[in-house]
Amino acid sequence: MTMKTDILNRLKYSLGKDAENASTYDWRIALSLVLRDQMVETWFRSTKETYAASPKRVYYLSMEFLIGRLIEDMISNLRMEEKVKATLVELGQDYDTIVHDEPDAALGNGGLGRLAACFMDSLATLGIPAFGYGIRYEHGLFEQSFAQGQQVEKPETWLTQRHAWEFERPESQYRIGFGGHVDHHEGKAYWHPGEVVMATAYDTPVVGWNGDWGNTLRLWSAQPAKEFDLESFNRGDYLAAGRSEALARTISRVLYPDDTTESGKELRLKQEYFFTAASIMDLLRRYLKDHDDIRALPDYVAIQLNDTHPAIAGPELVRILVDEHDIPMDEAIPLARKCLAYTNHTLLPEALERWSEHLMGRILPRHLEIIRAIEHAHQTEFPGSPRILENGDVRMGELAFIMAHKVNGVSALHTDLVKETVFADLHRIHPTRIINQTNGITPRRWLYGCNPSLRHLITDTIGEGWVTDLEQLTALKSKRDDAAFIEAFTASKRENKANLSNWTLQTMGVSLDPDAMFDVQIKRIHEYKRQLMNLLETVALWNDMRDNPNADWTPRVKIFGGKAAPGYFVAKDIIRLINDVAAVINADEVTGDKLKIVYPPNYNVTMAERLIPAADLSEQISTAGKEASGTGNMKFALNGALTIGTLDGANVEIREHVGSENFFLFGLTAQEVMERRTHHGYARAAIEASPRLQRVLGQIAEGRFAPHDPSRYHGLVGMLYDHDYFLVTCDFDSYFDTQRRADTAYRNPANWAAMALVNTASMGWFSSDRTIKGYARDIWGAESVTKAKLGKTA
Ligand code: Z57
Repeated sequence: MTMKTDILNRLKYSLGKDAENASTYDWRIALSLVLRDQMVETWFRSTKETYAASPKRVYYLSMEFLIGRLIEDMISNLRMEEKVKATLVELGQDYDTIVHDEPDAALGNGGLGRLAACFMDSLATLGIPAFGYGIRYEHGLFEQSFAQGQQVEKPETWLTQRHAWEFERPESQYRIGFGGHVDHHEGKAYWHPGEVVMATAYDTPVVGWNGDWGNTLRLWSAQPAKEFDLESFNRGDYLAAGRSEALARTISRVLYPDDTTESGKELRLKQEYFFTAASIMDLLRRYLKDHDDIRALPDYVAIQLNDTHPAIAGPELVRILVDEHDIPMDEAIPLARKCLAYTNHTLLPEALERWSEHLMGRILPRHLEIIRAIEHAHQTEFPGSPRILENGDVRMGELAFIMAHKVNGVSALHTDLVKETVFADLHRIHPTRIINQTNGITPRRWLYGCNPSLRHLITDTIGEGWVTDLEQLTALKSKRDDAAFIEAFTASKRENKANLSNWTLQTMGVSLDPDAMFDVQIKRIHEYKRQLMNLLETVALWNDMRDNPNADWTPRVKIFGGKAAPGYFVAKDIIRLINDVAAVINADEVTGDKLKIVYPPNYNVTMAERLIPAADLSEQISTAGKEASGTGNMKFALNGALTIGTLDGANVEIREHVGSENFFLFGLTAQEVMERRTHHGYARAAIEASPRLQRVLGQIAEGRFAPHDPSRYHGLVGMLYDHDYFLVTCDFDSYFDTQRRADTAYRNPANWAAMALVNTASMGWFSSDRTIKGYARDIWGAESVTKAKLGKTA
């Protein structure tokens, strides 16, 4: 059968539509179902091969999987782009319209969730048998709009449309208990939960490059446990009867919208236990189908905890081993540890999870007992070591560390700081436990998929091997002196910039000058990421341009994108200020096209796929020591943007790879930041030493950008004078000067393009394929079941 008839059949039999009456949505779902059929073939084959090989399986537990749209992944990984395009032409449908009809699956906040999605792509491409486990949120990350410049949040509703990729698995259901009490009889514990909800699995196939391998993303959805309610009802416990249903309705309802800040809410703890417990039960059931010795579990199961959010996996696994398999506690703890590993993603104290013992005891009484047993065992072995239980709290970082056989940081600098700061004492006791695995990004989505013009140029030049072996991009380095190639590379960037300009024109009514430098900062809005410093520099540049309007300025477009957590008021003030400043500067006839600010609302994965290929300059300007790694930094450099950045996170390693002459470095180092904070009044001193900064802060404080509400930003400016914890003021001059160096460099287009090309050509190491090989080798002891692709590349 041809793809055309397949699609028409799907339209007819799965959607009940004929071609004449089909909407874009109908066409998209029909096409998706046809693609899904293709994937199922790969998927079944992989499952069979996995059972035959009986290998170690990897389980990646994550509260977030920020997968975005899937249709293009499926089309490109199945190598069906030409075929799909040709078929849609035959059917009179527009490819781009159909592809863009799919809503983003925004089941994550930012870097941590997107990393999990890149890892799933690499695991499948490498042929490592793996499951991603998470929550099937009914509502992903909120949608952002601006009203008079202020962020407005509204619920996201991706599931009101059919999610074409998933399979419901009503047969994979688990009872998840909460609350109640624990009985002890003859040395055994019996947990009697007070509430029960059912976890139902929904599977999305994850197919790797070329359709060679398929893994599963298994997301859990909560359902009421009917018979539990009935039982409570018959006992006369009418309240318990309703409670289970109410809990089930809320537990997988919505993603918490905080990135690197902890909300500490009871429902959040329940979400964490809900998906972790379901995942542990599921992987144990799979293991026990083929094995009868539970003690061999670590030979077949590697569980990776993406941050501490699933750290309750330790106590849960111990609970099952002890209470259900009668393994003694002192044996169960090390056995569980051999299966578990933990990734730390932040040093920010506000992100470190702690739950009050009281809450933990109320929601998970048996787990609190087990946490005490883990604490006791660790204190017995290492007296005086850091405690899990401290000041009436359960510290999830310490719990995850103590229950993991490996703990990893996500960039070289971050891992050093993990050893020196948060886990310094535990590191002394367990000196080989902490290791580094620098983050990576999947080249399938972040070059092949999002940047077709560059993809074609590269493939025409060096062949297609780079898609699964990104280090092959080094072959492009020799092209830096090839004028014809540089011209083609420049043309590709220009095409992407023109496309972006068309998009901003259509969606926001503003077109952008493709000759201007596109300077992009897209990420969550957070003080440590210092969008405010970028904005202050923009105002300072505007002042200089107006003071000297006839000078030969390098035209700039400053592009911002990102959401603030709804309760993070400083971040929301920064959003409002960006929009207020944009309104004034964009209306200024003196600067005109020489300086524009655009802030498209509702930044998400799809928007990143548009903006990154069109960027000339990538803003990676966090206070040194605060950004654990960053992954956007890698996406930009891979797509030929130069970075202006601090020595923070993976910027350090990116700079080493691309060469210091191809990277705009500025600012204090992590050590200098710590040192500077000890100086009394460091911010005020920095402001007083910088006339340029003083002038900008004066303008903002006196209402230049909010004339009808002149005191609007008093708080924000006052904060910079009095606290400035993130040292915006101290790095401002160095940042401004480095921006002017970028201006100068941009005025030599051939040289700029050569530097950009060296960036692209040097980013091979940042493929998430390399990262996953590192985890497989150093943490999981897992191997590829396909043509053992793990050997190559370090
Ligand atoms: C999150 O997106 C990250 C860390 C966290 O602790 C939480 Br919660 C959410 C980010 C870091 O901020 C980035 O620097 C890092 O690149 C990313 O996780 C992936 O490791």
